[in-house]
Amino acid sequence: MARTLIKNGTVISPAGVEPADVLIDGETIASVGAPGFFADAEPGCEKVIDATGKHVVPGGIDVHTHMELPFGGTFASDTFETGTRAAAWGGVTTIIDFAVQRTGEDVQAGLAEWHRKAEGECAIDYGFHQIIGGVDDAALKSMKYLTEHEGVTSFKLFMAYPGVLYSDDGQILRAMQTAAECGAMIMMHAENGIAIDVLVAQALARGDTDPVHHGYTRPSALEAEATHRAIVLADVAGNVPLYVVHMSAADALEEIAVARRDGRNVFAETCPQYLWLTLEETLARPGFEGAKWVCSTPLRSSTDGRHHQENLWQGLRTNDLAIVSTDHCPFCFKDQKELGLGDFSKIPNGIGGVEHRMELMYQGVVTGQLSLERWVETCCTTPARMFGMYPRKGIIVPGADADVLVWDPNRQTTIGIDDKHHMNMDYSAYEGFVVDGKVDTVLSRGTVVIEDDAYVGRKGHGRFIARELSQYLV
Ligand code: DUC
Ligand code: ZN
Ligand code: ZN
Repeated sequence: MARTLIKNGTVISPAGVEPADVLIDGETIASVGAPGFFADAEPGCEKVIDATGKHVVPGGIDVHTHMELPFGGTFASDTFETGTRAAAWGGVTTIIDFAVQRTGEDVQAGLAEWHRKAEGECAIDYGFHQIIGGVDDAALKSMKYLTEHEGVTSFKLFMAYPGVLYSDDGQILRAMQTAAECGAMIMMHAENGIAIDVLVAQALARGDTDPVHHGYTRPSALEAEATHRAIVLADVAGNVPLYVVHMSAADALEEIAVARRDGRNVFAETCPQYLWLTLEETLARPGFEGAKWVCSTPLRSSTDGRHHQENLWQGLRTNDLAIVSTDHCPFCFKDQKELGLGDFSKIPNGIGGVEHRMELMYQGVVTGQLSLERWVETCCTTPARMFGMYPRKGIIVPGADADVLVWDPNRQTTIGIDDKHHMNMDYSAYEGFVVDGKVDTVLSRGTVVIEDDAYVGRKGHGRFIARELSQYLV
């Protein structure tokens, strides 16, 4: 099997920052040695990557993407082909996407549809969570089957979107009890959708139709309330592992912190948009432009006295926020976001960002809000452990898949459509951002997919990863 040597770089793991050389044999990491330990002429060594002055990082793992998601009368605009290629450009080597089941539908058929969409299309490896949008006896049975036989060990429920994907408290409790029985993880979209729908109807009746009202009708208190309720239900269900997705609010985070201090199996993620963008700078732009940033949970205000961004950064440092994902759910402005002209509630919810997570979070390192080790832990290692892929993914150790990102801290990245992002979107949520550091080289299972500012991978290289149970529990 062909060997590749990455030499003279600094290997980053949650445990530290070490100058080291990495020898790859075929698809896996063969050995990690002191600088100079391996000769360029190691037997079978076909490629030497000089990482002098660069960081050598496990490939990024984005555990929350929605390729081709049917939503709001349209489909998320990235296919598995375009979305995983954009992910590779951004130093990501594994995504976990969400297969969908709705009320009355068969869960296994939903999963099969996602396999059909992804198979033979992906540039990098991929796994699936399963959305359970209709909790009934058959769906509960399928949860066990997927956990035991399909490598799908995490299930997303919605406390938002009544009539679409919403589960009531009884349905949530039953799904949590089932997950507790089979060891699966419950992922929760925690917003009080019943109350939100009342606020939305009242806003529209007043004639408040602009995108900013998407934010005003989803107050942080309704994220905090739902987060609290999910924590209580998970406890009643037998301390089932609960992972609250796309956390955006300081008051919701406080609920997580309290539960964790009480020893509960409660985890949470946030996304770069909540760390870097505010309601005032985005949703509140004049006219319809704010539609570009309509997503749920919404971007939060910097003037409501709650210090959302400051607290989210702190949560990342204290581990009350364990993971940074993107909730990549792109829609074009033209024709897709425009479905909500004159009625903010019809704007498809979602922001694309799978390409920018590693660089946006590295900017947190540059600004002193995150350590290098924690950058890797929240973007690479914990995602693998939380969702049953460790140590095959998320760490550079012998025997692991050779998913490697060589990161150049001395270059800069300019984000925007003029700088040719690779997501299938006609705008960027981060247009004009200039951040320090840049993806240099990306390897997926030993194969170079990004090199010299070019994509050299191929669709179909990416494989489905059957996942084990979460490895992040005490
Ligand atoms: N939130 C979004 O913004 N888009 C898709 C689904 C979701 O929960
Ligand atoms: Zn969600
Ligand atoms: Zn999502």
